[in-house]
Amino acid sequence: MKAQTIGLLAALAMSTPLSSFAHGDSSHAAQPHKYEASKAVDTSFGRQGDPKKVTRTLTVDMTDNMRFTPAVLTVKRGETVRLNVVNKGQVLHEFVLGTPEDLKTHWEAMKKFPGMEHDEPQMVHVQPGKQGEVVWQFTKAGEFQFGCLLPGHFEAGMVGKVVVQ
Ligand SMILES: [Cu+2]
Repeated sequence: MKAQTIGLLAALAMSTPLSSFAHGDSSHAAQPHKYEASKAVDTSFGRQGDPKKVTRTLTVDMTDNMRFTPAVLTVKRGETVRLNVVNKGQVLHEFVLGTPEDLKTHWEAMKKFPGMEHDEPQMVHVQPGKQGEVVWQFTKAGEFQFGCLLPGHFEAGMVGKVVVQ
């Protein structure tokens, strides 16, 4: 196992209470992540956004043909957006934001540990017919991704792109 993966799992284990099972817990899943300025950590693709500073809401649909619509989002550097994620399918989907490397590492970890618990500000699990949200400030220019890392979904092409200008 790569050091990177171990680091990810350790971070996930520390940040997630053992009693919550993110993939199976529908009451917990669609709640917006609480924002606390002191806990918003800078990442290579931005940071958790302050809901009060949202300037735009972008809606992304998820479907059982393993696609996000739209599959490409364009934002300005520094902008705080609300990503409103709607599950139009019949099965659970998730929306995970990150660099392509982050998503691949996370996907590999989920393949090894299918029941893995995880819930972070850059992701949301959405039950069929429901919606969830991620509030994110894109502080870095570049191209990032969002994906559904559930088994079979990412492989089938359930991935999209965020272009930060
Ligand atoms: Cu999915």
